[in-house]
Amino acid sequence: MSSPAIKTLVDAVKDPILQAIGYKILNKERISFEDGVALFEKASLSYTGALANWVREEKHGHKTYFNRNFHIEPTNICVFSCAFCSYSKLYSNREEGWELSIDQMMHIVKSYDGKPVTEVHIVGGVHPKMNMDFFLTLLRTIKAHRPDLHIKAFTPVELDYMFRKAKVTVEEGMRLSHEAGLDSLPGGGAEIFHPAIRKQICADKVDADGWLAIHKAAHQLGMHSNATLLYGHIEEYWHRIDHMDRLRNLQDETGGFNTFIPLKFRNKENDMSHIKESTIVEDMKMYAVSRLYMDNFPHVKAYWPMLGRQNAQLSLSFGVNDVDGTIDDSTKIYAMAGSEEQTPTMSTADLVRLIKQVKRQPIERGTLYNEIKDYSNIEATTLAADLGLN
Ligand code: V47
Ligand code: SF4
Repeated sequence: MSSPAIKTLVDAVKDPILQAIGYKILNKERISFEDGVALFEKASLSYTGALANWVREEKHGHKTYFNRNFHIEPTNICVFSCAFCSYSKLYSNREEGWELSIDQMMHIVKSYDGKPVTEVHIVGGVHPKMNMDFFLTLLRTIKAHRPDLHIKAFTPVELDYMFRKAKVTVEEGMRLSHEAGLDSLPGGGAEIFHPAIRKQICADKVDADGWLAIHKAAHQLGMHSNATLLYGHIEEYWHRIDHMDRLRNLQDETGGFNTFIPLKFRNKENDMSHIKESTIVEDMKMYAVSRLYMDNFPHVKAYWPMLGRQNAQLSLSFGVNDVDGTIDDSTKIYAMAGSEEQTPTMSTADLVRLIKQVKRQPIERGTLYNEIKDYSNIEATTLAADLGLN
């Protein structure tokens, strides 16, 4: 929507609070906590969506980013017991889980030799025997083998546990990890920060302050990171805004976050399976409010293995400008939680087609959003035929 058209839309809104929010956004002013809650509670999806799309196009035009990546999940054995998790096996039940050795993980890394992937995303359960030395050795071994591969790894849940066991401070632990080859942090483990919800869904793992302190320490070393929010379960709208507010405040301080990733709760085979999953209208509202509230986060990502391809496509009109990566069927988290994407993999041609179908501009990026290639003028058929580009 053009700027005059969006102004006409805001001028026509009857509710004075929603209209005032609209003007703030058009004037590029920050919206407040109460504004965020009002958007969730009172605004139509079409209004929130149009504003979010306008902001997205002001910041990024039609550019839509993806990367070529693969995941390694070292283990699904975990000392914690988050109620929403379909993936982990308690340490006491570990014969049902998997745990990979460094050699096995290097076998995965080496299987991408000669392929144009730019990032490995490493995240898993918290296994008491996989300590800091183990992960520092893993980081060094990957870097020695393929120095240009960006390592985005470990959530504050894993890092907090390993730092405590190794008896190092957060700052010392982050410095050692960075020196061993850790390039950036993924956004996981954040869930919902507010303690009233956190104690019901993931009481025993790192709390909000601990999560934020680890990202802050990473930013202070010059590293970048992402942040997630797990929505659509027992939280209320204001808990989502409280979560986003804590992230927005840290971002004001450090500027180290790249991307905000709302994650839709999936309800298969976990202790919260009785809770219905959010509707697609709710999902799009979540993306739109994220774009409007997180004014200092450059990117909002729809993680397609969790949301499904078509909904990820739709989200590109509700504030989203990134769809993650090719993944190559290397993550189990969402398949096990009930996503329709049971074997998540997309070739570069698939991703380019998905983005072009909705008239956006596909750009391959590195983890830190350096633009690698603009695919707008390359036909998907040409791409698919080019075996080197998968
Ligand atoms: O923290 C676990 C979530 C997260 C369920 O930074 C669930 O680029 C929904 O953070 N339903 C890990 N969600 C994944 C993650 C991530 C994914 C992709 C990209 C990036 C990035 C980060 O998965 C966990 C948790 O919030 N999760 N179980 C579930 N049943
Ligand atoms: Fe463990 Fe992570 Fe699952 Fe929680 S979400 S039980 S920390 S693997």
